[in-house]
Amino acid sequence: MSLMNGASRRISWIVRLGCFSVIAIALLELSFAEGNEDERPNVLLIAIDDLNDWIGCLDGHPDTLTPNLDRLAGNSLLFTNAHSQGTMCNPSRISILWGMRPSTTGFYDNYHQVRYEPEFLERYISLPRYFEKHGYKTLSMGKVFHVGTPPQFQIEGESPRNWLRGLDVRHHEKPDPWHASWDFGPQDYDESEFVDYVIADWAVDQLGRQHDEPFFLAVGFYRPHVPFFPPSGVYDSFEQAALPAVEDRDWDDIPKAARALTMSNVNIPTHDWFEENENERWKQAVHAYLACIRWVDTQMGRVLAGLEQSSYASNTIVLLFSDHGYHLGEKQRWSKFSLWERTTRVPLMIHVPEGVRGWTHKPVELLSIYPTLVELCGLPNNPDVEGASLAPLIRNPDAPWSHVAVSTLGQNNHAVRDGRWRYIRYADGAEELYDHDRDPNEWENLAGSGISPAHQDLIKRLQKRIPSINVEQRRR
Ligand SMILES: [Ca+2]
Ligand SMILES: [Ca+2]
Repeated sequence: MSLMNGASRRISWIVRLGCFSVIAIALLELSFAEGNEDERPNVLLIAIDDLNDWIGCLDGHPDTLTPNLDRLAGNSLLFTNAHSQGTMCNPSRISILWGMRPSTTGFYDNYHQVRYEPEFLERYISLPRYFEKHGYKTLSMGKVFHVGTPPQFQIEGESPRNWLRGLDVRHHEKPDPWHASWDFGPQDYDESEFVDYVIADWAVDQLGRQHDEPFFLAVGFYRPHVPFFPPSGVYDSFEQAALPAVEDRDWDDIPKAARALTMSNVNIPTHDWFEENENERWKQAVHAYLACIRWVDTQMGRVLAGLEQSSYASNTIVLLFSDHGYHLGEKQRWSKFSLWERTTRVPLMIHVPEGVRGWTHKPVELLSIYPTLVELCGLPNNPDVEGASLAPLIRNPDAPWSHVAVSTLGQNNHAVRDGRWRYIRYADGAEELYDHDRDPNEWENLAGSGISPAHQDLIKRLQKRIPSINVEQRRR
């Protein structure tokens, strides 16, 4: 077991904050040159796949290095308590990009995709299509929608996407494979041939062009999603990669429903496998995941620099998110597919040229991305969309906020996160309750035996936030 040093992380973060303010001022002073004549802001939407909170500005890991994400955060409103609604790629992306909860649409897993539901595609309008309908030019590169989704942008770069997905695996010689998508380790070929480099190149090129209408540009990076394949130069650039904290008896107070729901995916290696040979694979995987974060941070930074050097710098909203978090051994398990903090917590930051800079710990949902961008760009409300616009917090991070963040894994399994607590209720009625003020690793289930009256009242309050299954889903 190894533990991260919270004090040193906070100090390093304060140093970084100092750097932010200088850069933020420099960004604000960028003059607005010629751009599109329509004065509505452009949107640059940046999606990162499977990035948990191991980034500098969220104090997530002592050995992470994310200067570009931190720089954007310093020039944005950073949401430090943001959570995913779908707890894996496909349902998360659907909930974000159609603006509806998994419990409303019925899209709960990676196999039930919108392409199998033509009535859904006919009835509801995705975020880029909504911007297109209102006069925006929409363009995209990389993984924004889940693979297999029918095209949603006017211009999609380097399609078909399967060609892109293959880039990072074509040279790979598997030294110690478990599963085709579960390899990890440095890759030794030219960095310009890595998929996220190609994606950043395309985005920078687009930002350097003249666009006659306001644009909605979405850029989706593939790493740090498995395989954890960073360039060898990035992997070798650091030696220390602390392992996350694990409590040996953590599972003693976790209900059976949790085990059935979160430990049954046979495509994911067990934590025992990672612990073999004195944690050898665990160390390599954490190192490779952190290297992938450094790599994707660099590529995101190239896109950000492309925007800053373009004529659109002072009139473009930048929204960056990850579709869900990730376990790398925490709770003796791996990957996403859970209702715990490690899976649901995500980076989320929104840069509005004239907006506030800072951070808020109010609980927010990725579901808010759709209505937030619609409001910030002055488009009419889409009545089908759920979720609360974050625009009030962007105007004033101290504005009243009564919302919570709800995450869902399969039908009728939900987690409710407020500013302090996480309450989980499984379909069979089993429960968990965690106090993040005292227990950020979620080791002590307060809803177990001997629950106190105060916690029972708390649970009753949080239970009221669990969504019911919508008519749209019952129809299927
Ligand atoms: Ca994902
Ligand atoms: Ca426990």
